[in-house]
Amino acid sequence: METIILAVVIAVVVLGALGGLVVGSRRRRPLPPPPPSPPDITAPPAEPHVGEEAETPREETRRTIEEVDLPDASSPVVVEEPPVVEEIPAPAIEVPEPTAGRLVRLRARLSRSQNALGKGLLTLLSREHLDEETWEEIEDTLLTADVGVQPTQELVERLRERVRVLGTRTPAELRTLLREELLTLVGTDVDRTVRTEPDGRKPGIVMVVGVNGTGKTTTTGKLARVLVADGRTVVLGAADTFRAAAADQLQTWGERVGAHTVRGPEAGDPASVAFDAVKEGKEMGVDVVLIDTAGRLHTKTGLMDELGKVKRVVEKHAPLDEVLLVLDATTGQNGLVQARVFAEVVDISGIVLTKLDGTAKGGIVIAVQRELGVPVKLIGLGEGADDLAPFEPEAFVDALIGD
Ligand SMILES: Nc1nc2c(ncn2[C@@H]2O[C@H](COP(=O)(O)OP(=O)(O)OP(=O)(O)O)[C@@H](O)[C@H]2O)c(=O)[nH]1
Ligand SMILES: [Mg+2]
Repeated sequence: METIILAVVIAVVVLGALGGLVVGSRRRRPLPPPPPSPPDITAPPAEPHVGEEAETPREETRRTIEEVDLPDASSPVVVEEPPVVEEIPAPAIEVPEPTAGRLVRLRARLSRSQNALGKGLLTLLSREHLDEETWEEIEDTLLTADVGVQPTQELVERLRERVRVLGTRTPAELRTLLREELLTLVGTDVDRTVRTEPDGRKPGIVMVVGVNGTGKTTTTGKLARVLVADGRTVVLGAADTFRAAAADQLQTWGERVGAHTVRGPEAGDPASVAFDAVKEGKEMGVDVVLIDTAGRLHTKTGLMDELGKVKRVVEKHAPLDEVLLVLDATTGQNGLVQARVFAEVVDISGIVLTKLDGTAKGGIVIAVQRELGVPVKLIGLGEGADDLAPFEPEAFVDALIGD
């Protein structure tokens, strides 16, 4: 082995000398050091330098120092200052909008639901004669807006009774009445805070789950912004290892607010990425770790089992503080089926209803809470970075029935 290395070294020396390499290297010596370049871990290890270990090559004696061309004065060797390393500008960190009152700001986004549900109901209730046919239309309006069968029947019953008691109705009275009854259905006495501050330990751990394309990654990114806006520090865990671009997508969201993203190898084990994310979050001392997971069909048992495993593995650190199920509001009743299956595999503690801006089916808020017995905590009202709002029943119902 050593013989081979020695032979190679000698061969290099001889060839180098013949090709003027040795001389060349002397002439180049005064040149400035190469500009610093980022370390490249893929570069092969440096080869031994000529002259470092090998004996002085015999050929060198053929040329004396006098014979070596000296740089002429017209082209002086300029010893340059090491070039200033141009700083790659860090992505500008954005300052997200405060979360208070977001739903009020975004209420216009609910206009489709407002027209179909709120205004529709008010118009029907304002009819002079509230006959059976009208009550059926009211019922249809509620069902079409995905309020769900049971809640619809309850609401219609309550409205019928109260309208009867009221006798003559002014628009303002009707509005108040409808507002109260809708609020009762939506629920005002539920804690809708996203739990990120467990008692006595850090970080809070939040996992985001749901079927493909419902808006999990977007929601995780938006939620990171919400937390950062509230002065918290965040680590993101890219436990969606199925799709190549998924981790990039999440990381981009993180970079915008200066949050670190923990990622794993493509097609790697999502549970171990999630585990590592919490581990790094702990080490970094951040307030919250948000774990994005891969979209999965609720009908695929293997994938659902995997999700259960992600949860169990993360819980080796600490219990999850929040498991958010992301549902696409435009998918209506199918969302309820998904919700049920996810709830069986991982305990859902909160619902995020996305894409409420693109649907007239705002009533799904009521139906899904009924289905799961779990509150809607956040709603997505657009693709913009700050288009995620804490769910506030009053602001929501007001948006539905208009001013
Ligand atoms: N209009 C609207 N679009 C939304 C909302 N939330 C998410 N989207 C869009 O929905 C699409 C899918 O969002 P993603 O966050 O990638 O969904 P995902 O659940 O992570 O998807 P997978 O990882 O593939 O399962 C994107 O184009 C989002 O911009 C919302 O509240 N309103
Ligand atoms: Mg995603």
